[in-house]
Amino acid sequence: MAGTVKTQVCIVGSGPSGLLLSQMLANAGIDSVLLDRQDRSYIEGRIRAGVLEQGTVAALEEAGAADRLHREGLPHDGFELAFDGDRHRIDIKALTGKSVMVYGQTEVTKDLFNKREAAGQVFYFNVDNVKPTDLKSSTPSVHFTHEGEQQVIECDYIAGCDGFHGASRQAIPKDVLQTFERVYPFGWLGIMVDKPPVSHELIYANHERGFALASMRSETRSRYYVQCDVNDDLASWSDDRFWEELAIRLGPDAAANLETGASFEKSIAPLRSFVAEPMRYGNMFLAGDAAHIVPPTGAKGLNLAVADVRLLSRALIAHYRNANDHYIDTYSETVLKRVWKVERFSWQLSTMMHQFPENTGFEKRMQRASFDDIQSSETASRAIAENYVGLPLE
Ligand code: FAS
Ligand code: PHB
Repeated sequence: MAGTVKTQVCIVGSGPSGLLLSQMLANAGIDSVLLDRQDRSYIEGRIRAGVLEQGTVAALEEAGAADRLHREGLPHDGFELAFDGDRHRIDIKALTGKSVMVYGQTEVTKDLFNKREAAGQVFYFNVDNVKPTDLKSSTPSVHFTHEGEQQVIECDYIAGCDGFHGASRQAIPKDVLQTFERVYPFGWLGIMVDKPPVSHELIYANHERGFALASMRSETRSRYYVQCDVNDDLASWSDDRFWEELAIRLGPDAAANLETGASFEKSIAPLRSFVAEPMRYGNMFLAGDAAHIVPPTGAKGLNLAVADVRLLSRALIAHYRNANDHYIDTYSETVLKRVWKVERFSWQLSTMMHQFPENTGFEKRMQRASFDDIQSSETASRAIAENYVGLPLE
């Protein structure tokens, strides 16, 4: 039935950003409505990130959605960088006093959905033609179709949490929006397999044949990636070819522990660095992939989205609780300062760890020199470690 619904905050996108924001607002007594162009099972089925910063764990604890994470997550105190078979462990615990948590984004999303549904959250799934409207007015609205009917959500604020291909960023006028992008000349082919991980910690490897990453979801489920041509046909990557390539790129020591098996998920993801400025226009705020994308090399995408949501929920709660608009007025400037630092780290690690077709002998030696510097300098290792465990919120 066509109609108009009123709420305080209309959240476009029910991925991790939108779900976490809705939960943090609800904990402060602020009402929201969530829209998504997919449904819950599709959203939960997407296999993406695997490593959570301590700040992300803290946000999920604050949201009351971290119980299963603490039961099933794997705390990690370090990870390895490998270069043509040489391996160096970055001891993040010793270097920063912090650790990271290995726990899939799929599980985070399920935990947040369970929390929101238990609270009776209003969702509109399978929406279409989403149009954030009247963004500069004090009564912005979001128009969309749902089950063949035209719907309108009238609200005080709109949170654009609808990812890279969403409608929110597009609602910012072209003469206001600035975008910055670097598309990488390769992709990541990722697989999931129910076999124990090759190592108890993650291994990021640069080999002359290309990058590889050994990750995991549990002690019996592994997640592996190899750099590939983003236009590769998945059919050309049999499991046998994948395992052979992964073993070569990880090096003989790691390969000796590699347990192979039938993959049950196989996909190719493009890599890009992307930032849209500003992250606020009138009474609409952008958070997460709607505003920025990082290459997954630094394990930052999901964590950056969570950091945005922590700053955005602080701003909206200060408004509703204390009529204080300082954090709303400074949101875009504050969040973008951190976004660019995380973009830089993700770009730097991607530049160091991948084979670029245009690289000459000089760039390859620069990559190896970066690795050697990290191996020999505690300062260089600490710089990597501080970014990997997560920068302060501001
Ligand atoms: P999301 O894209 O997760 O969610 C946006 C939601 O908005 C989706 O549910 C979508 O259906 C909905 N939506 C889109 N358009 C809409 C519209 N017009 N109207 C309504 N709803 C709309 N990060 C890591 O840290 N590590 C990784 O290994 C990693 N791997 C990735 C692999 C892939 C293939 C992709 C695409 C991303 C990966 N990421 C990774 C990044 C990823 O985890 C994101 O950072 C994270 O999903 C961001 O969450 P959201 O901002 O909620 O955006
Ligand atoms: C993953 O487990 O999917 C993962 C881990 C670390 C990364 C990227 C992906 O940097």
